[in-house]
Amino acid sequence: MKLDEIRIEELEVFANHGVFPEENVLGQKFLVSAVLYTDTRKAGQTDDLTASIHYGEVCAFIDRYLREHTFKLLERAAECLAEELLLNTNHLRKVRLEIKKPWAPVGLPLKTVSVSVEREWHDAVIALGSNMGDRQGYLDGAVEKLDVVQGCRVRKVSGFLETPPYGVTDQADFLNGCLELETLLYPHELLDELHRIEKEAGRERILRWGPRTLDLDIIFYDDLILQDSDLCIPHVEMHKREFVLKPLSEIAPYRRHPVTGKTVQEMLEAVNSGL
Ligand code: A4P
Ligand code: MG
Repeated sequence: MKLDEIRIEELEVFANHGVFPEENVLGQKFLVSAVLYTDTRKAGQTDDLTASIHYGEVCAFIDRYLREHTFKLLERAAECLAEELLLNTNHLRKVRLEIKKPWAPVGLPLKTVSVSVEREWHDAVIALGSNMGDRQGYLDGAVEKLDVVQGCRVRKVSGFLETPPYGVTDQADFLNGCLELETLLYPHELLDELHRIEKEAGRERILRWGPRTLDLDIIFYDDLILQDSDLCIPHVEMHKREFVLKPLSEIAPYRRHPVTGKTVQEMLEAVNSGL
């Protein structure tokens, strides 16, 4: 459903951002506009401020943040501020932020220059697997590590189930699970974090589909459809794999595959009946 908008226009902040050292010392005027995307329905019905976003507090936050930090680029100021707003504001799902610099020292008359960014929380599903060593420990460790990645919040974790190996069958049984997380990371950034966590678990890539201490795959990312040389979303094999679908059906049975439109439950039933 379309989100509602709370708008702040041209909040004036005197701060020190700029590439030139003089700018960092003398400071100048910045004008910040923000569109805060949220669901105001409940606040609209109850008149309760805690059900919505306090725009006065957001203005104070923006003012403080931009005065207490110094960035060279407007891009960096906007990126960091958008992230801090999303991390620290209850009910905020998405933000569009524009930072204008009307006194930008370009040596020519202009009204203003500005950078505008749009950032939001995404939801992703990750499949976890292990068939070497302390399997439970590796999966528990991965959940904990993902939850503390900046801009990631683990929301739901399935139970872990013992599954026979699929593909290369001459190897030990797996422990498999799935989790749902909210993330500010872009898909490739999320993949980099998964690779880092796999590496920290001592994962070595010797044989494709071979034994591993920890395997973390991105199953879904919003309803994104992506085919890159190093990343395919939804995961290309997920609809064939009981070891993904079964734990996933515990936490998101009615989530639909964005290409086929089938629910997790339907995909699981198809696999179980050998279709
Ligand atoms: N890659 C592309 N798309 C994705 C994605 N959506 N998520 C690329 C994660 N990675 C993705 O993966 C190889 C490369 O795939 C990554 O570097 C990334 O760029 P990998 O983890 O290095 O190698 P892999 O895991 O051996 O290959 P693959 O194809 O990912 O294998 P799977 O699909 O993970 O299958 N049986 C049971 N019962 N339980 C299991 O967990 N797992 C496998 C491995 C086989 N049999 C299993 C299980
Ligand atoms: Mg993998």
